[in-house]
Amino acid sequence: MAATIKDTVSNLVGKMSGHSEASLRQPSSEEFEQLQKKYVDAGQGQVFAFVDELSSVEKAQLFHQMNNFDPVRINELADTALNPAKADEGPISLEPLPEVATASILDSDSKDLQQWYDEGLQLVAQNKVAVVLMAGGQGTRLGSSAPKGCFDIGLPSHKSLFQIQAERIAKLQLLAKKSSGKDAVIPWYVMTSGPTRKPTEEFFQQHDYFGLAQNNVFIFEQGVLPCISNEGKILMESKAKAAVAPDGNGGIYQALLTSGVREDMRKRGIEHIHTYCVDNCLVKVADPVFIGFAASKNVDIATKVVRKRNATESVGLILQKNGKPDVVEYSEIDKETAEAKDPKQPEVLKFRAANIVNHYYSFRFFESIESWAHKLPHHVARKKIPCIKPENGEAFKPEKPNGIKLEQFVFDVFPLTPLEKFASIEVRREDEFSPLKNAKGTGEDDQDTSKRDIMKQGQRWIEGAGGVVITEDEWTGVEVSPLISYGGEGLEFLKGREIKAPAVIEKEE
Ligand code: UD2
Repeated sequence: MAATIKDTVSNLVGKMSGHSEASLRQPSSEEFEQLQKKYVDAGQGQVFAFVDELSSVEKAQLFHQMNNFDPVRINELADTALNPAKADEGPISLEPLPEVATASILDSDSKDLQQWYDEGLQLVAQNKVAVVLMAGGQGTRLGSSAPKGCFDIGLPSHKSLFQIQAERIAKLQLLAKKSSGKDAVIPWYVMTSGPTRKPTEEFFQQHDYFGLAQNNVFIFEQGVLPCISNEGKILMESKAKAAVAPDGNGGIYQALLTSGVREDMRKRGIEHIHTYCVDNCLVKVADPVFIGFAASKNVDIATKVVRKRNATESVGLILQKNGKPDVVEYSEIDKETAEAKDPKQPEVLKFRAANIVNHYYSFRFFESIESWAHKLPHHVARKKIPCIKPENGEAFKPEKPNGIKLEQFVFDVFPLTPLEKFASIEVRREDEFSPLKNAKGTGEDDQDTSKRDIMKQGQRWIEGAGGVVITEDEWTGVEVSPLISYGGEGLEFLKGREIKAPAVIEKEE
């Protein structure tokens, strides 16, 4: 894993020092031969197979890219990934989390909810709360080439996911200021990956950081790992470049170190961190209830869950594995476990706490990253990876998966914390989870369901404040700007008003 850290650092050094690829330092012939030998000795000599055909710029590019990886480490990861340890892991016991580690917004009494909210808002007002957005995913299922956060889900305002999330931060800063009388700052750390960094930076600059102070928005980059053939060989995208992919949202932990984000948090006195998934249009960014809940229980990790829709929904399952908090990802769960019923309620799934990539960490927990980040497992994603044929350098566009991408999962850190320092809280799906995963027209987790869920939520808020919404159907509701209301509060001015859907409320008048 040290290779990844080096890779991320060199990515950043390259970018921060304004190194364009063309002006990369030329390696000496000794350096080049030494690196080439390292790869040949590791059985990965095909990486340099066409080096004699490369220009000096291409040779420098290849040198700097491959110098960031350790081929021996890559072989270990590939071998583990391609030949999962047959070694008996011993009996695995999977059980739902025990009561002691679970709570639910749905059945908490309003006194507790109000107490958590007040405590969380106070922590925001004391500038102790930060937000980390995981936005390095490539959104292949969505079929859009731009980063998901740039996506316009078709709201009347046509705000992107990034803008909606930025405005929730801005509103929460104002609510905290109102409660404390002092300016509050919630620093926003946006994790990107190779493919999403530049378009994300440009989008933020074009939109002037959506009204947030630029020095409180910190765009950083996660590491990459080479793509591996089914035979364990590093695949080449071209004669001068290895095929690489982001190292998974679990790459966040090394990236927090190598990008200087953890240091920045420490300098700001941050104690509570909310980390979330870019594609959930309903996400309550830095949710005071969640922060207050986790702080009051003094846990190191907390996670929000929703009730799983059905046995086949593509979500991880929060549970306990051999007595430790853990998540079994949808891509790795067996049918029997997914379909198991609750012995006490036969019509309900036994494992129904669905992961929604919505996590809390204490800063105290982040102090230990160095001791475990390199030990997080790598998961295998079998993919069709465009590459060149090693025998003749010809381009090859595979019809079926021809290799694997190795990625770490953000929740693989959960078993490192004991149950008493972990908490899960169930939230309402209609209020907090509507992921944008699929292309338009899929009918589930797509841009239309995202838009519908935001508009329906706005309608519920307005009706809750005594307003009346005239609408033809469930798909047509009212968008309420986050700058007007963070979570449905402050809409008294709409009492008795009639609003014809579709509409957008963006002024308090
Ligand atoms: C994620 C969860 C899954 C479930 C589902 C619900 C993980 C590993 N899996 O599955 O349990 O909660 O979402 O929506 O969290 N990302 C990066 N860098 C990467 C890869 C992903 O930042 O290298 C980000 C991505 O931008 C997104 C989040 O991580 O914000 C989840 O990634 P995804 O949408 O690819 O994960 P998915 O839907 O397979």
